[in-house]
Amino acid sequence: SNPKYSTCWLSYKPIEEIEYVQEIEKFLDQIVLLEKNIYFQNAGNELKKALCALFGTELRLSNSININIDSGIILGKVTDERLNNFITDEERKEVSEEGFLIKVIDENKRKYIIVASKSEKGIIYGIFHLINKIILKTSLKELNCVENPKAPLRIINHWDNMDGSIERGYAGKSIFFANGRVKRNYKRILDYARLLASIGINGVVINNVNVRDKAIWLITPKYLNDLSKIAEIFRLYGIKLYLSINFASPIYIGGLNTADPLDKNVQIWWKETVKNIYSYIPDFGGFLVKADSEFNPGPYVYRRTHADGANMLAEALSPYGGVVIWRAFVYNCLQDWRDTKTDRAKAAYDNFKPLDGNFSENVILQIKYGPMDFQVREPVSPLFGAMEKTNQMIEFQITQEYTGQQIHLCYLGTLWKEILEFDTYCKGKGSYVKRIVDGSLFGMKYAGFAGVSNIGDSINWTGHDLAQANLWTFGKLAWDPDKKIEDIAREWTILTFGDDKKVVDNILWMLLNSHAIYEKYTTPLGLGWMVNPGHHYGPNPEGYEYSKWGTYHRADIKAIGVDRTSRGTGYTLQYHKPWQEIFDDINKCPEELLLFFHRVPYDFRLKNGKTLLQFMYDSHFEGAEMVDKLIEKWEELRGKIDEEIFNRVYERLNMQKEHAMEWRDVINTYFYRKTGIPDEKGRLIYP
Ligand code: GCW
Repeated sequence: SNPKYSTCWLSYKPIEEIEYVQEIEKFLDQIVLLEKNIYFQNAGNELKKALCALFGTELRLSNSININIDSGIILGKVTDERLNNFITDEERKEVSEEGFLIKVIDENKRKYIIVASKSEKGIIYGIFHLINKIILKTSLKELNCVENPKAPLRIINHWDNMDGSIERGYAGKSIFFANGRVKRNYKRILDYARLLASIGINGVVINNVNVRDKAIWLITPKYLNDLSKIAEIFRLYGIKLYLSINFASPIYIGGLNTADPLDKNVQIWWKETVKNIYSYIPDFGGFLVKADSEFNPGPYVYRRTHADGANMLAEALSPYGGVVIWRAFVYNCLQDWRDTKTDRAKAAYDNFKPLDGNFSENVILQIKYGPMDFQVREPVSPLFGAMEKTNQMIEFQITQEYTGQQIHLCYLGTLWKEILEFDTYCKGKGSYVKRIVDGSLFGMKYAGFAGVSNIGDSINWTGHDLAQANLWTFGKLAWDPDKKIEDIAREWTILTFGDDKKVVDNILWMLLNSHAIYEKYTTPLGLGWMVNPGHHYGPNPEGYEYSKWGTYHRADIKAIGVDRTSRGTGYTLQYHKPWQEIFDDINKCPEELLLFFHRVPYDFRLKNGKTLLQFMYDSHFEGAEMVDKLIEKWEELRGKIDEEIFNRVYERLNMQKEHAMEWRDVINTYFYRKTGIPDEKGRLIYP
């Protein structure tokens, strides 16, 4: 049956290169499963389906006690003695809990492709890896590999509400919930699990971190039966189910008069609740908690610390191996704009740094990549590298809340990669963010990546077809943040659209330049926030200027930006050296973050000699113009890409063009009115 939605990068098309087909065909006799369980069976089925579509060969799938075949693909465990002749002890030792190895045996009599994992989980990752590599026509020699995920936690966060809406969702409705119930469209969830497993994801939080109304009750028997079915589907693909919880649940559900984490009855209530969850979902991942943040209850209500709150939940989860993922997105969302002393950028650090060392072993702090809120560019959050004794995860927003809401093309891989490559200097040179969030720098047991999902029930999952690349890239970076971003994007393009050179070149160009283009015509130089309040789409230079959200640029007729240096709010002091000095110095500060750290007069000269004002004008004209280039690159692919997809993307690119011009005009006009200084190049700016 043909699903009414895209299979994304898992759409297998027959391989045509005769040479490559011949190379691989020698191995396509049968698939042998050395393990007899549903995980290997499932992996075997996935492989069989894929090979059938790619080569037109229906392979036999068999359980076997001995390897007594001449050729085939063998799926087993690295520790399996039957693989002794093929895998060395050293290779075995290299494979970690969720990892796998692929080894090609190409002898006269024996032609095997061996995929071996350490655990039941690893085998599905291995299978999808093999399938992808075959579609990419990887030569036999290059198929040999050991792949281990670098970070232990690779989790997708859904902001799905139980009425079916998705907070900051731009791709339809929830695939999990509708009308206050858990949906039973298991096929769609299964296909989603396949997509996630194929990019190495191992956890999914299916409900919004803002836990209201019915969602509060998800942790109760009212919903647990339905949830256990979803968990079962994900489990088959190595993915654990997690839930967001409301910190005041003991009051809402338990009828207690407090949710104080140090209250005995509260503690008992959570223990009972957790015990019950595990009776439905034995491998339940744990809780994601947004506490004391944007009107959600938390330990501050009871004058307790975030460590008190998190540890109380952690104690309930720990007997079952569950974890608490505690968000660091805590700030004053009722600020008075007249208050220039409070700096929202400092909040996460100020709230959490003092608690380093106080969190239990199974608590992980989930930190947004930047100190504010997923703007088109922010500096790396100074919390990375500030808490040596705390498990940390980085939170990326795959959904494009501030980056064009899946109407604009904005590939986020380039930005994420820069963030991950940032050297915090917390343990001297080489203390990269990627080494903190993979747990290696401080030797943490838990660490990892959280990505806020960009999918919904729309026909292409992500609204903009090319936004699928963001989901793909999130998974790939979480698996291995050392990978080159060009390679990640190229693989996605080939798997999704085939390997026609023009197609690959053009789409790659579009992806890799799109974030810079979006940044140019929206809020360059780390400015951020000039969006319409509420829905956050489209330009509004003072939309957040007089609000309570702590998001001000404080433009006047002479200057714009907040002085966050040691002479200003002191935010720069939250960084290690040499960043303190670099960010502090208007001449050393990386230019793309200039207005994040400094208050800058419009006539300030940038490195290229332009004034700040002229840079603003140029950037907006250039950015809007470059959208034409995106359109051009796409137009060149007409006829080379499925027509429906072509048209869908084309339509969005044209909307992007129109909205980019709106950005250009609104922002340029704003600066023109503030300064009264016209564009040097005499282009039209509306007075
Ligand atoms: O980016 C902001 C969003 C909110 C979101 C919040 C958060 C889920 O505007 O919609 O709430 O961040 O991350 O908690």
